[in-house]
Amino acid sequence: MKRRNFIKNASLTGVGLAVGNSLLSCDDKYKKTSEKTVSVDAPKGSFPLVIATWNVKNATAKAWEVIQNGGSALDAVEQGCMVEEADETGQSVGKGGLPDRDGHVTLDACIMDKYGNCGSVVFLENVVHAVSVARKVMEETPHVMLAGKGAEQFAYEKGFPKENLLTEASKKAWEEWKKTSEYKPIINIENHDTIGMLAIDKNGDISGACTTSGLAYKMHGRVGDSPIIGSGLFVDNEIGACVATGLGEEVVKTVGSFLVVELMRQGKSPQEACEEAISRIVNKPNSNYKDFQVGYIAVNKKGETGTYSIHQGFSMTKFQENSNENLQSTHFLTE
Ligand code: SD4
Repeated sequence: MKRRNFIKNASLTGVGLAVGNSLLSCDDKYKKTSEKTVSVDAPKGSFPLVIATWNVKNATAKAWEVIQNGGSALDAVEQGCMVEEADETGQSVGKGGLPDRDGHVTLDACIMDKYGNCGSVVFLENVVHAVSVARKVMEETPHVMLAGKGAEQFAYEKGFPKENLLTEASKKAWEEWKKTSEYKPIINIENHDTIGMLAIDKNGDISGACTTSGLAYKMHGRVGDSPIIGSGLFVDNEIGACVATGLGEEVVKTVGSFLVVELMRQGKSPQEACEEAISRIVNKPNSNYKDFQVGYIAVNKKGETGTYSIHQGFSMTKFQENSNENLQSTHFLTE
């Protein structure tokens, strides 16, 4: 039986998942599997904890501090992400982000709380702290998402200052790029800045946030996965949470973060769930996965974590039990 049909039938007939898991491997011979998987992230469950995409120890340290001072996971992820948004040297988030092909820095961000509330902004210009604007959308409007000029106007109404986000360094990089205008996703360009963050606070409640300037030199108006609830981020306080990075189009097509959380709901560990979500991408017919990166990080309710990517070079920063560490992700391709 085809895997997809089995899953469908299993849910229709109420077949238990324990049974399902053993049968799910029936067509595994059709699957591409990673040539090498070395587990570097022993899944040790405890909380509070903060995890984030890429090497962002300053951001996780800020979030940890918020939690240690009695703050919520929601405050922690917002303030942690703000550290990267304000850092001008980071070229794929907030101020200093690389512009689109027309020279505009446009930001995408979202946030999700323990109740499943969420807010997001897309295609936002001239405001550094997109994640905080997303939180305002969540808390102070009846909506989930604001875009472009509407999001910008809302931000000013809420007191966010107007700022030019295009730094000299990013402008120079864009002018250099224009000489060839060759567009292709750059694998692992975001090795220290674009940020997705998940936290569990002292009460055991989970929240998450994600903020980015998106792909460098994207088409004007392009929106990626990062502000799309279920794709770039998903939080279910009963189960766990996931956040994505890399080529957003591929994450959106597989609704990646929601998928990871649902797989955890069905009994998979965060690590197994991240691996399955990557396998959905690489196993698509005609997938050109060698040409792009996607990475996931996930946490479950116990504080166990997982991380997996297509290419080598992705990492997760984890603050747990007073230790702030950057851990290389395991990955599908051996390079
Ligand atoms: C996007 N997923 O806009 C984002 C880019 C990213 O680390 O994650 N960069 O497609």
